[in-house]
Amino acid sequence: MLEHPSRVIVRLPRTPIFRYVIPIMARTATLTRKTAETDITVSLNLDGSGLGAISTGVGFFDHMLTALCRHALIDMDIKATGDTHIDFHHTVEDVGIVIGQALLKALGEKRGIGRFGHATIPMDEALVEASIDISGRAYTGWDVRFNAPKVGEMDTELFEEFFRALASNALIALHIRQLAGTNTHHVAEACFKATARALRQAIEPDTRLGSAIPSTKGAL
Ligand SMILES: [Mn+2]
Repeated sequence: MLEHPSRVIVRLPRTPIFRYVIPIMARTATLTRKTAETDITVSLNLDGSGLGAISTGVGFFDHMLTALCRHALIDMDIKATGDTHIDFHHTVEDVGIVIGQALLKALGEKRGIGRFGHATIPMDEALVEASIDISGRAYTGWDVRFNAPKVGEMDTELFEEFFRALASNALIALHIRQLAGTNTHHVAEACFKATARALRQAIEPDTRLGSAIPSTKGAL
């Protein structure tokens, strides 16, 4: 069969950005936020391969952020220095703020994305469910209980602060619910992995959607 003359076959390089029928803009962002308490730079590429170069001065937090980018397939460079001689609160919360702002910027008009994401992820005895709507409105649902006040040097109460800061600044609805689990390290890690998997689904280009915005309002 002859091709219609207006249809031109173009052989595109097999990079993530051009894998889809509708080529999309590079979904990247770099942001720096400096206050009297913290100095944070985040660079991210939503169409990455999950590579992380992460240094926050909080060992366990670095471990969690590495899991977040790896399982979301987002490349993230995160450099944070903060007043950790006081405690880790400002640093953890502000890293959440800047990641959220960078996500919002990299998503742009949110054309062609899945928008919703959901994952239930086990880590041994722990089981955590995360649901995401890239809605343009901020909400955080948090139903997670830790048996210990600290994991490594990090206060476990800071995980809620992190996810709340991220969702508030990315303007997404994020629900994280623990279904099982007793080991603090496992529960925390399952929270990050479940959020990563849900995020991966929500930001993934939907080839059936093309460049449309997935909302009946026409904007997100
Ligand atoms: Mn671990």
